[in-house]
Amino acid sequence: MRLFFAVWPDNAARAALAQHAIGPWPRGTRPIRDDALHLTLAFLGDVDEAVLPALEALGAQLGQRCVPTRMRLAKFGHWNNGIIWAAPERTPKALTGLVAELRQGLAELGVESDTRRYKPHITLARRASHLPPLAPGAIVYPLDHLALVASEAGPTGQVVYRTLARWPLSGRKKRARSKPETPPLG
Ligand code: 2AM
Repeated sequence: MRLFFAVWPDNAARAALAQHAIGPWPRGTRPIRDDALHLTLAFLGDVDEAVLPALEALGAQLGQRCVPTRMRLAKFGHWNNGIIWAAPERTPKALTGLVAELRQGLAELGVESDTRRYKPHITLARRASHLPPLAPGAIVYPLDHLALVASEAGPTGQVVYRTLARWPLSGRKKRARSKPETPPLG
């Protein structure tokens, strides 16, 4: 199975992302279908089905431990591999933490994933020669879950993403400990 961990945008962000290009896409561009827009946390590639229960246990554990945050997509660009992407101006600390814990958990399971610096992005289109005119403004949505997703071939050969499991991020932010009160003198 070809697997990855991801976060799905909520419906409002999905609609905003899908409508973000206000000019026509360059010829030959393949826009990503609205229901496939996602933020990858870790790409695992082909994984033996026997590892699935361990991956699900890892997802559940991270869901309990990691804290939700807010994603603010304010950067849009084009890479020379033809990808048009949306990215946060600053990567939220909670997202960096989640990806680090995920990578560590995967390494402990002996599952290979990317070791390069994490570059959070949502792919909006592929095979684009350049960036079309885009609407101004940021797209904001909650990063409040993680999902284990299978990438499969659909009936007409197109790639289909199937969510195998999804866990809410329910960890609590650590509060700065307040100083103990000074005992009264005397
Ligand atoms: P991309 O959109 O930048 O191509 C499913 O394929 C998801 O995993 C996509 O979001 C894709 O990112 C990401 N991914 C990361 N590394 C990949 C790889 N080596 N092959 C395919 N997808 C990869």
